[in-house]
Amino acid sequence: MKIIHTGDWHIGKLVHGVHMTEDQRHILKQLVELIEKEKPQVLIIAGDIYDRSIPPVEAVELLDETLSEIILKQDITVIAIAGNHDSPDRVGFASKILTDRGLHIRGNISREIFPVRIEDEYGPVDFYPVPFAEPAVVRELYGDSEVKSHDDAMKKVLRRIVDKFDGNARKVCISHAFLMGTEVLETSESERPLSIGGSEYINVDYYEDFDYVALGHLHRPQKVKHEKIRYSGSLLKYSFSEARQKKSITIVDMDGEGNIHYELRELKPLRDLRIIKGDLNNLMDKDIYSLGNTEDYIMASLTDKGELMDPIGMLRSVYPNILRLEREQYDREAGEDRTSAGNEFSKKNPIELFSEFYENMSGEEFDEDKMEIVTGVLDEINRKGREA
Ligand SMILES: [Mn+2]
Repeated sequence: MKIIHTGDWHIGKLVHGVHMTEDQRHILKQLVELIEKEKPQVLIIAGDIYDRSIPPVEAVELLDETLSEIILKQDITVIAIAGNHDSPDRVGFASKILTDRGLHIRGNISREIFPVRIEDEYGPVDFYPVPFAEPAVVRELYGDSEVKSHDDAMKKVLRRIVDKFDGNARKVCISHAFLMGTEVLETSESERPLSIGGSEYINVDYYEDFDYVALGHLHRPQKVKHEKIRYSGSLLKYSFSEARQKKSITIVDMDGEGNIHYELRELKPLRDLRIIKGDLNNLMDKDIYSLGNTEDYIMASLTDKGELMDPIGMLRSVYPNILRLEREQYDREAGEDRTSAGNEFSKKNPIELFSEFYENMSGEEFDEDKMEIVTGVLDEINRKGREA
């Protein structure tokens, strides 16, 4: 059986105030084309379909267009769950009506998680969609006051599923969670923490009885302990911490024994999201900027020292989609909080104050040549002050 595993679509997301809908439409079109070519039996969306519990109209329309194309025109089964960004009620809306057409969306977690059974030439495969749920919801559902953490909750939910396994079927779990294996997993800034105060981690061992585990939540594609337990990663880069990540779609092939073989397929975004670094003149140099797509979403890290006139405006004239600007030197030094404000600044003369300010900001020595220039300026200001 061929399965396409995706997750974290985050339709309707804003990155630094910019709507990603156009970029998402572009990437989803490629996904639709990929599905047309690969002809999987099932498409999985492992949570965070939308970015917000109340998505904007364009986001709802985009999801509707995409799923209609995949389900109604291509006749592919889609199994999706709510993630921590989705509203379980909204995502689950009308799900009963759509089941017959091949759309299985689970919004709210239920006590009994019934599998979606899909047959291939070797027999049945049971897909268990486990939507994201707070520990308190699971505690209530099972009437078990011992369920306090995400780990407790998922242990409970998964044990119940595993206890009722049908021995004749192969099994796939779909889950939106932060698993903890042996290695350190890579996180991204665009993932919202699953738990405030408590631990968000779940022991990967609870998932080991499944033949494949399709995970959502972490935005970088990666495995957890076993190759068969994987995050597909998000559709697009949604923060600058992901600038160096490679986003992909996971194509899984499962044989009659439940062994899996997978392949990562990269899609091409309309605009990449990347970090450029250098001094302003360099970044404004045609020989340099023409090496990349200037329409990309850009964070510029400027290495210039000293004052710059409207650097963001200048950069925007070349990189229209610049989203963020950082001054390398300035940002680093400012963090050290070595201002003289708390240190008897009133007893210091303007030259001493300026010299401290300069050294904090630039990280360089305020030498005699510089002192001479600033002294000259200060003298002139004083003189003009007297004349006025
Ligand atoms: Mn997410």
